[in-house]
Amino acid sequence: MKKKLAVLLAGTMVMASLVGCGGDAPAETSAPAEEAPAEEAPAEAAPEAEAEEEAPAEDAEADADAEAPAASGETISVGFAQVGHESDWRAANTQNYQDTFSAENGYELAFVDADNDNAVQLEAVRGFIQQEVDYICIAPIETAGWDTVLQEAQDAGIPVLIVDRSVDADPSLYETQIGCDMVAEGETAANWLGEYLDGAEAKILVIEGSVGASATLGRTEGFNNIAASHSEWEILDSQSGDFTQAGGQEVMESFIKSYSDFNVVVCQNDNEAYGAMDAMDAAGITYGVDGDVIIISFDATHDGLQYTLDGKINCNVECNPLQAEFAADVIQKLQAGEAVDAVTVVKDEAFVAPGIESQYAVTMTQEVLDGRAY
Ligand code: GZL
Ligand code: ZN
Repeated sequence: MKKKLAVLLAGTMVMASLVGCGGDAPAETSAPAEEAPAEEAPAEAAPEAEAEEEAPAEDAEADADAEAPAASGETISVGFAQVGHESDWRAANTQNYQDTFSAENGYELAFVDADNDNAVQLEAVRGFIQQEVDYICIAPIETAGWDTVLQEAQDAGIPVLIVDRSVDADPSLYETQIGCDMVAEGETAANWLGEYLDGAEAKILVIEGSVGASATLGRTEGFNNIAASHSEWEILDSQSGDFTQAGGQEVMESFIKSYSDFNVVVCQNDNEAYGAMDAMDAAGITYGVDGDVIIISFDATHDGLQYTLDGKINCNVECNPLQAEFAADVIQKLQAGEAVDAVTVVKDEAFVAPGIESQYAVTMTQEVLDGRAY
């Protein structure tokens, strides 16, 4: 049912339709030689929200017996609880949702940037339930802790879509899960490394993503699945860089203090790789196809693939952020009373630096980079 989408004044409700996280000055980045994208400063989480009428001041009762929005051509209200703004991948994913769930496409999007904070994300979902949105999309920061609020949404009759990442919850509590196959991404990275090293020893350091995120858990599991068959490999350490450039730099700096014989660094996203490169530059450690250290990264964002084309990153495993159309397709099907797939796997591929030929990845060229959608 179309519901009036008004942001109620509530102690903990975060302002709906925040665009990104609003007004952040990009943080200083000590980018390597080529300009790395500025990392946004953490948003001021907006715990208090101004009351603001999202919908024209219609009489809520008048909507009570309205048909399903699609049938009557009315707008569909969607609450989207986004992870945060930790990476370039996230920025592309957020933009894609805002472009897809636009007013001209027939949607009212209530967007909350949860700033990588589980409590804020849970509150945002409860806020959407209070607002009686038509649908809720959640990109869960962590896999754990979702059963209760998903039950609350179901009790309120609001269908939930789990997007980007996945949750450890009863699947009957949500309509679908849309995202990349993170375990496969981890396996692709390790399979490529095995092909590239061709039996040579590897002393591996891993900069993991955010603790408890399915992207982190999956990539780690997949990489380790394959590493287990390489007795000539040793994973020296694995720490979380929280999917941020600052986190990647911090972890790499501590690794450099503790280890001197590593020859592979696995960064679970591009922003961590930029931070790791900063730290290795500062320590005079060379990396990439002409360096002492192999860098594997994930996300294959534009700047990540530029570094791959430049030979600074040896292998970059994609995770496509342009997923909103899949979510919109599920919502349209639900509106029409049609069945939807329980899981939609978003296709990925991998890329390697020029001069590297691989059965697991595409060799980067300028044309490949120019042809990328994000
Ligand atoms: C992957 C996504 C991850 C990206 C990171 O689907 O959840 O979160 O790999 C982002 O860049 O922070
Ligand atoms: Zn081996």
